[in-house]
Amino acid sequence: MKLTVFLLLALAALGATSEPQRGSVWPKPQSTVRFHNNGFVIVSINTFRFNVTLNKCDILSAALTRYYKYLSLEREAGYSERVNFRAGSNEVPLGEQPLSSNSSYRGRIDSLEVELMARCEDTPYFGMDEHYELRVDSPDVPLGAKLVAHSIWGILRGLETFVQLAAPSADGTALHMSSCMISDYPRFPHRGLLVDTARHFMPIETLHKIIDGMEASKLNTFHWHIVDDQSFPYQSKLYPELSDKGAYNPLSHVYTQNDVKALIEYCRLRGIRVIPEFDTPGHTLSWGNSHPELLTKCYNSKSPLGPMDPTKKSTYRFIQNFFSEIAEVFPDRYFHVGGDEVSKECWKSNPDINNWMRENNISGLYNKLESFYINKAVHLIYSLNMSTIVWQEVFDNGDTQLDKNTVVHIWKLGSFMEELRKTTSAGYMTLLSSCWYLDHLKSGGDWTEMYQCDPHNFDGTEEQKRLILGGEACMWSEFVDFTNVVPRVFPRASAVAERLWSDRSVKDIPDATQRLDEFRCRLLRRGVHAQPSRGPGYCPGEIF
Ligand code: CP6
Repeated sequence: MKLTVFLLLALAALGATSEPQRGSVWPKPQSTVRFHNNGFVIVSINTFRFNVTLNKCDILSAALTRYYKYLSLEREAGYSERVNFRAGSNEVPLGEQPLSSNSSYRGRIDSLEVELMARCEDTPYFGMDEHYELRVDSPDVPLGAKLVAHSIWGILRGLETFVQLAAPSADGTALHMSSCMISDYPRFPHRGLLVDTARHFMPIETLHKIIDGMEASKLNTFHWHIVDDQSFPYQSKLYPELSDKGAYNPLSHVYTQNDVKALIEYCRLRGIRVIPEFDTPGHTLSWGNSHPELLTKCYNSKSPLGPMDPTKKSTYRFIQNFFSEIAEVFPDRYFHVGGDEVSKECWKSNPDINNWMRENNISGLYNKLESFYINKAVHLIYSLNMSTIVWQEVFDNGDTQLDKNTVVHIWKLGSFMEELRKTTSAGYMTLLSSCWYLDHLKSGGDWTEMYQCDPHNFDGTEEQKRLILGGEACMWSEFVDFTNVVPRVFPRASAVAERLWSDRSVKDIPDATQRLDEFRCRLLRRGVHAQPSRGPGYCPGEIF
């Protein structure tokens, strides 16, 4: 008897988990109110259109085209799910049958009114307004839908939510949407993804897929870790020899000026900032292929060249010219200067460096040598009217006179919450990455650990917490390339995206599991090959 009850309960639970929840939004909005006893409407894809009532611009028109396509993809998924289901029969779904027998069915909506209340801005930036309000068949917009925002960025986020609300009806003949009102805005302004294109080159098409996934996840910052020790794929206008000699292949494995412009544009249209990182003085071996004079000659064997040589005036002339180019090519006003993992062994072995240090009264103080370099680099960036982001060592080192506009990026494992406490108590704006390494793998649904990491979980005042700008998921690319990077990034980066967008109280794992699963299927429909987010299953409408 007990066993029977148990089995029935187990079956019911199984049924509940295998029944996909439809029309959920990822990341979860700040506030959702449902109306009319969980009422729903049908969106008729054949007659549906966006109705722009106030300001328009190129970003908006491009977005409407894109989101109309995404909405159609949801419709097609319902359709092919039904066709698959009826394989063998030649009956084709007839279209959108109103379910008049269903008491929560309210009727049909044919358009979304898009109301942008202010002039369209043209470039996304730190702190941009991403707030929006979306009404679908709410009491004040019965059988209609309306999206209102004060910025184009809010409109973009709202369109994403609108499309995610749509889900195929159970019989696959129509798109359903709940009657609701959503008021939404991000918890943190900086929600990033770092992509390393130096350990393995990532073709532009691959980067597009990654950015498509970011758009769906409401991530707003593409941190382009573009060059490193292993390769230099950025094709410079001033110093083309850097990629001629430093790229894996100077013809096929480079980002030309046109590629870079086009990628920035691809991001701009999606409300995504692009922050370039040119990591110095460490991680610069590839620069040495064409400019060995920039690097320190090592007298200790391992490798012939080490970090940049901070004692030479020519080093600073070079980065002055090069960083000026970067300030011109990248519209975002943030520049990530790196500053991580500077090995002191090479500097220690070099007699010229040691002489210079003696002359400058810092004999033996290699941290001071490091901060001498970073100070110059950071002030150079200030003089280019840009703000800097630095890896945590620059702060830990202590000797650098960092302007309070500098953002400190925490990456080390271990006691990173303690580090957050330190940087914010010193008054620095801070970003977190330590708990969000996409290159670190665990079996099964390892997104839950990333999901549970909250950047406010440290001991600090309200004022300190306000200095946390957000964070970035990191895709270091030692072991990924175009074959596997997209599934490794998604949907795990989307788990981070919800942590950074939604209210801190949104942390129910079973609920998130359901929603992330549906979200992952949406990514697949858009051509973003996200890996499964939980155990066995399939995506409705998936066809091969
Ligand atoms: N590459 C560069 C990396 C890392 C860093 N910088 C890194 C190393 C180990 C961990 C995380 C990141 N692969 N250029 C440090 C920021 Cl655990």
